[in-house]
Amino acid sequence: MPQKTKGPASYDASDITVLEGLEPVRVRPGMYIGSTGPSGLHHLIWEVVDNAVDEAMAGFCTRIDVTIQANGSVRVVDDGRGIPVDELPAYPGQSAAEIVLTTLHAGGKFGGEGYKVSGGLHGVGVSVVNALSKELILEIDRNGDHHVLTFKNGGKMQGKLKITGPAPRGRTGTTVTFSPDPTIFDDVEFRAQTVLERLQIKAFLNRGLEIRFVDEREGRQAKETFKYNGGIADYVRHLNNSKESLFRKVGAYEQAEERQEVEVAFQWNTGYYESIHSFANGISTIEGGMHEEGFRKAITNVVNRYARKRNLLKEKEENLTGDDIREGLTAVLSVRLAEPQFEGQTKGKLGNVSIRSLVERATNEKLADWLEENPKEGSQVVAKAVQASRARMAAHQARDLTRRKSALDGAGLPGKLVDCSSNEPRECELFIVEGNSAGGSAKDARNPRIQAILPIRGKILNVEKARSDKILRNTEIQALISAIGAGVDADFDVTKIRYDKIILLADADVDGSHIRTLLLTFFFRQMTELVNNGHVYVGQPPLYSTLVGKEKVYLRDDVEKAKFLSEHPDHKNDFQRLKGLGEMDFDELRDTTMDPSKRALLQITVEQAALADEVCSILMGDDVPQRRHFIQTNAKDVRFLDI
Ligand code: 0RA
Repeated sequence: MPQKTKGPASYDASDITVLEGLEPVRVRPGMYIGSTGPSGLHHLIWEVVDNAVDEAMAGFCTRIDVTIQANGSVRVVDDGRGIPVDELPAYPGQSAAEIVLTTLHAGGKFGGEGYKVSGGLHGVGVSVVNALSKELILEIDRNGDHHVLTFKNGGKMQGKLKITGPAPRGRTGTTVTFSPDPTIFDDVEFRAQTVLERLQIKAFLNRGLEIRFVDEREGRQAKETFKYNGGIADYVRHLNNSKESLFRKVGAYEQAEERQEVEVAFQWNTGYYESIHSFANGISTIEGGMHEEGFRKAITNVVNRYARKRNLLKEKEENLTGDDIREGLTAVLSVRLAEPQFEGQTKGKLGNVSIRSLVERATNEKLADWLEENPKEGSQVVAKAVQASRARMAAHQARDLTRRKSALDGAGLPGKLVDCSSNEPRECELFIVEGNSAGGSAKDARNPRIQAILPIRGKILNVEKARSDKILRNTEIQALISAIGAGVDADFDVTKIRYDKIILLADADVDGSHIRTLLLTFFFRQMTELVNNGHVYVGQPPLYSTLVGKEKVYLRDDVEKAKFLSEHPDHKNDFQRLKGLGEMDFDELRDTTMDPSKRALLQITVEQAALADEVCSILMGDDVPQRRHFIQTNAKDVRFLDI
């Protein structure tokens, strides 16, 4: 190890090597944890937890405790073997633990057999957590002793690894307690929900592993334990919990080879969308990849073969398509392999070709066996796919019909659309407005060059509860599709959109929430790229206005109103409560929702749209009048609201 000859008096030689070793991480944190925003911050936890999960997968750890402590630091305790504490021959005077915490890429098991399957974002190792922490305390119970080693300010070792006493009752395991460095991260506050979701998935993916979470922060105390003896089958059950399953059983199979293995669990629900969750070495592969390819190909094959064999599909009938078969399918696909290749834009796509054939072979054999052994479920699967295929053909006709219709009536724009004059989509905005009266005022307040208005009548169809043929025959939806002008579903082409911003304007009341939820669900399901590329917005008309001299001031909500009052103690408590879009006057509407320089808009994220979709799938029928939950939007987020 290179050592500098002299440093400041307070450093000893080990400090200097440590800093040199971890410096790259502090210089370019993004290279190691993706970003210094919330995602990067949480990666610190994932990294430590993943190391503990590796111990579990190696068969040495049964429980992991993750605690957000009252002071905001995080403690991860496992009952694995404990990081080795002995001196490493190649590094005289240094313990293995010291090396693991201060050397990049030294997190791996030394000379370990088989495949290393861990991974935070890049499986970078605990040393990265150390480098990005203000303080990190490592405790190891091993060989009957309790060892402690402390680091400060990005990995500066505070003395050597010390035995402070005996390990409690022969315990073995590792405890890492760290405080993220506030000079590195934009914000060092952990979000319990984010941690919980991740830990739950880890528990599902590692059958029998107990993961506990405690939040000890003032006012946010929370506790949760995850342990699933059914593993990914429990995961599928959990995913379908909010849906109506097609049958009770959850199917599952697995297959292992010398250097790779696959595990699959599946169940169909009565819905119309597929939901395949895939993982490689415990990391979510959002963009799919070879394992999903193998699975999709085989499942199409197997179900068609089965349907023919059992004469559920007649000789003259065409094969069912993959889409038909996967309609309503919920599946979890977990593979483990040596040297996973993560590709794609977000490194969320598995590139290893070898895994495709393993998943395909396993599915071809074992899914076929499952169908043979479960004939009742087998015929339900086929019957659903046959229905889907009929709907697909009907939808095809409906689409042709819409196409032909638009070819006939000129530009094909819906009659209700009040279009703008500009032909440059990048500057254009489409306001989707609830009800005709609001549509009328919006029309007066708009900038006719770049702002178009599409009034829609009351409730649109809940696309979560309808098949595509029905969706495409709905007039409100047809109007939306042709106004946006970029097709729908598989035909949707985001480069063809006629407006850069699609802005939903609905009242802040219950009906408004409902309609907003339905519209977000529609975009999420049928124009996914519109949401992905950030074209969807929700207008946020304020609740109050008041006069300061002659000037009208708008206040978004009660919080803003209280703040305003505290800043203007002499202000007369005279506020007008705005009654919603339909009843705003021209100036109010322009100043709060239409004028780009004054209005408040919320750009909808994929997560928010997915939440809307969840609400729709759980609680609302096509047009069920009594509803309990809605989605409420405000400037910061979209969330469930109980009413
Ligand atoms: C290196 C080697 C071994 C285990 C670990 C590291 C290890 C690291 C972490 C981080 C958090 N918990 C952990 N548990 C273990 C193998 C130890 C052996 O062979 O006995």
